[in-house]
Amino acid sequence: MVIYFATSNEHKFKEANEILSAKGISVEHFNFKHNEIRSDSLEEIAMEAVDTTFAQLKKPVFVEDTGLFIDALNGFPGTYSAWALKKIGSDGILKLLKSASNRAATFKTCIAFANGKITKTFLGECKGAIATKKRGKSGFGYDPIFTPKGYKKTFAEDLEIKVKVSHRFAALQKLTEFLKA
Ligand code: ITT
Repeated sequence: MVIYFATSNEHKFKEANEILSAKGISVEHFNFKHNEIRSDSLEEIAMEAVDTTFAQLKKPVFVEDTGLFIDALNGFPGTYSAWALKKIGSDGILKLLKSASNRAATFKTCIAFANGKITKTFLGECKGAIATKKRGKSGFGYDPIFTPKGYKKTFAEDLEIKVKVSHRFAALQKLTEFLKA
């Protein structure tokens, strides 16, 4: 079975490809930048994006929207994570948390899949904490400042852990179960 992953982010595709190919699912990259709607809901954003993408591609396709939700910032940057990364970067997030004792945060991914008959969403989460400084050179985005629960290293320090415990892995796991059913 071949499905497409529509994303402008090569890192996201690489991770998804590694996870899905280990499960026997072939995924093709549809390099597509869609202007996302603004919403506080990852699900709403992903649903709108996959409908627009399917109308163009007309083949089974999924998109995903991911956000980093920081407890001490009432869930900011959340669905505005791409915008926040461009404006203030991980350094800006570290500054905002300078005096915060609660550093808990959750990465959330919503995958939306469409094949012309149905549109379905799959949510994945990874709980963890924001590090006190950037650590590690691998990965992308907020990886240097995020430590998953139960581990000491950031995602950017240990990508092998990331592909096993990440928000993306959890959402792809649900997508895989659905595709195989
Ligand atoms: P597409 O929408 O084209 O798929 P994007 O990079 O804009 O690509 P998102 O809107 O889902 O993707 O991502 C929101 C932000 O969160 C963006 O700045 C990413 O770099 C960052 N991000 C997403 N997944 C991440 C991950 O697994 N680790 C670290 N940062 C991540």
